[in-house]
Amino acid sequence: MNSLESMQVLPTEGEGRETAMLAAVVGPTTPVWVVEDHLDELEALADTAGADVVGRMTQPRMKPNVATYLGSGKVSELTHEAKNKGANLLIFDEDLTPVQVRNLEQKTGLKVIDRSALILDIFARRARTAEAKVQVELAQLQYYMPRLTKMWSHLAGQQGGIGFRGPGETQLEVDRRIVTQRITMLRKKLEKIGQQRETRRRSRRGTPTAALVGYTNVGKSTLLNALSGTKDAFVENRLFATLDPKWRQVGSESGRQFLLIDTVGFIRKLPHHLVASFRSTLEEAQTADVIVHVADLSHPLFEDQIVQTEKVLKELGLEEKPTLLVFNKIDQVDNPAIVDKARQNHPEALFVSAVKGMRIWELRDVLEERLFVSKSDVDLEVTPDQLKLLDQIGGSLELRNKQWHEGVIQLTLSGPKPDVDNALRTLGMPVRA
Ligand SMILES: Nc1nc2c(ncn2[C@@H]2O[C@H](COP(=O)(O)OP(=O)(O)OP(=O)(O)O)[C@@H](O)[C@H]2O)c(=O)[nH]1
Ligand SMILES: [Mg+2]
Repeated sequence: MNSLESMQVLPTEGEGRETAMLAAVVGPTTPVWVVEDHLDELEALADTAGADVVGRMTQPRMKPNVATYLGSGKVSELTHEAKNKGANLLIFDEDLTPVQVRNLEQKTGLKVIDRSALILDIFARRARTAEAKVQVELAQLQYYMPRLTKMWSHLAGQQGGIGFRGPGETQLEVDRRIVTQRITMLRKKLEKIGQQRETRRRSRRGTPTAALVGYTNVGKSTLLNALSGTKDAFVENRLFATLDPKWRQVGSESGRQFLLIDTVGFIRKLPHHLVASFRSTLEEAQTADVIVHVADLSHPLFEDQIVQTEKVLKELGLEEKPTLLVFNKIDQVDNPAIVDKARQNHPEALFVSAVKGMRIWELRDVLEERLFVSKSDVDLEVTPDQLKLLDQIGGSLELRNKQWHEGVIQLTLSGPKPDVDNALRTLGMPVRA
């Protein structure tokens, strides 16, 4: 097998499941229960990827060992336990360096992967559309490129060996050239698909749109089904059920129609290559008038998941969009103190259950209000340049009561609140809650 073929780290569906052990370092400032929760999530990821987890091991350390991530005694212990339990795979919760992977594989005799490789593998299996497939492959190649170098560097140094040298080239150079060419080709393909997407997007322009975003498995697709009265968005109690954005029309009581987009879920440490190559998919959310940030109130780490989601939104330049926080799965929360605390921390948020249909009507009304009704009037003082900018934005914005005073213009800016807020941001002015 050459190094490119070995990229598929877990078998494809139907080839049987693998058996894995999980491992993590507990840093000096992280409580053990948080690490355990992260490992629960890693176990869910492993399950989604097709591996049964038979054990986990953690080690308190000031920082990971540079060569082997865990200390050498712990590596021996892990090897012993993995072999006893019949595991063939070790999954580490943090990203490993190529050197750590190589050392660990040598020392344990087992296959070693990290969280990023696992997430990439799941995306690779889940990708169904041409666009998703290209996006995942691009992310995978970029992830493996530096590892490829390290994988071959010890062999390349020998200048030879049967099978490791092309005509005048080392195998490493051949591999890198192939990967680089493929990356270029995939980028071009994505660009083309992106243009087609833009054309489709343009045809929807003018219809108010909301986008569902949030941590994976919080119930975005279930909510899409509940709000649109359909059942066709794919829902599963596994991570990353949705990779491609789905559009549904939602009708309100008053007969108004708006569009709702379902998007790919986020996760702690989403590999940045994935965010980068899924940018055009995620950009669907950029065209939305309102972002509906869905959180799972029944998850012990929901506050952390909210922070992680906000991080990715920021990476995508979406942090300034008008956002509505929605806590889902309230049917699964028995402790009223959890609801009270969430309400205190997030006074603007709504609380719903997509599965039980609880307070879905309220969410629809608030969305309608944000998208259609909520007008905002703001009195401003602007410079002539800022006035020009406002004129350029145009659209649904109205500029009323203009009065000039010694080079400054006083006016009232009026329009749907999301648009007024966006205009204020464009001018670099503060936005009112
Ligand atoms: N109890 C309960 N379960 C829910 C609720 N909403 C969704 N679920 C369950 O949560 C799981 C995930 O739901 P999805 O709608 O696939 O979640 P998602 O956010 O689209 O997930 P990804 O596409 O993987 O990011 C499924 O098993 C749903 O049945 C809810 O209100 N209450
Ligand atoms: Mg989904």
